[in-house]
Amino acid sequence: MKNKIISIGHKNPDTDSVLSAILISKFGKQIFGITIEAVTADNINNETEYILKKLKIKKPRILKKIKNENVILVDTTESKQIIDGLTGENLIAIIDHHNLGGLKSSKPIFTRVEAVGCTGSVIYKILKEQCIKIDKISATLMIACIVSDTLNFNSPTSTDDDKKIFLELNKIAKLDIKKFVSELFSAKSSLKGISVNDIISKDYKQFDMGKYKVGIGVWETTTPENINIQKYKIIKALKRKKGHEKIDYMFFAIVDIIKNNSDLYIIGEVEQELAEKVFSENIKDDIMFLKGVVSRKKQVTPQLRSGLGEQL
Ligand SMILES: [Mn+2]
Repeated sequence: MKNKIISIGHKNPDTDSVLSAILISKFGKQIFGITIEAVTADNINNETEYILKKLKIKKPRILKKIKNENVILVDTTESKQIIDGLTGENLIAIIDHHNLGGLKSSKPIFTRVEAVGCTGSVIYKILKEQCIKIDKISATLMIACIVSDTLNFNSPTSTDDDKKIFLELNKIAKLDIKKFVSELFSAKSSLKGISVNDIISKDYKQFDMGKYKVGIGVWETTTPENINIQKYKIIKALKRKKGHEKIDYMFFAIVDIIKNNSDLYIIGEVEQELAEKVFSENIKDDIMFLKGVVSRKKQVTPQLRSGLGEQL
């Protein structure tokens, strides 16, 4: 029997990674000529749940470990962020918009990685090139990827391509964009059913930086005060996570998606030393305020990486 084929994004999945996996499954037959099931590595977040409900799309099944499935990986190539059990043997395609991580493959695979704002935009390009017709629901999914990942074009990760793609897509989706963005942002900020542990881990990514293991969690919100009020509990939880997972440097940032700034939580001496070296800002009450910083990918991770002296 032929192995089942799945599409999946990174652990602690965000909207772009879940919706991209769904899009790849929807268009699997047309792009790859195969049947693909979209799955997620963990529970989805409130923002993703909101979109799926709105579009009446079933939540993907959660898959914790690869057995013998073949995998189309979206939205990451970072070996620390992929589903357990995934190796170069069962990888058949990668579609992403991040720096190349540590993944290897045992044979040539379909690879499409572009420096655009979200994986949804990369998928749009593939569909366009292959003259595949885009329906209203798929257009809305891709718009949600763009708005969510680029913080409605406020992140330095967003490009002119994303803007153009967004305009093209909304000719099909015909969304009231102002309303859509505000609903999406409030779902993103929703603390419904969210524990302190969820706050630090729902959008958490681990990186290998030279010999160090670095964890960087973020929480994007329109109301940072609702998170900051729980600061001491959050710091305690971060210290616990750091110990459990044997992380060398543990960071967490609250991203204010209205004012476009971040509060970087400083949980210990090594983090303080590295953050001061890299960002040269003062720390007040365990928080380093980072003006204009909204993107982990562009404004935090590479800076910490170079601060730790890693040469790529
Ligand atoms: Mn993404």
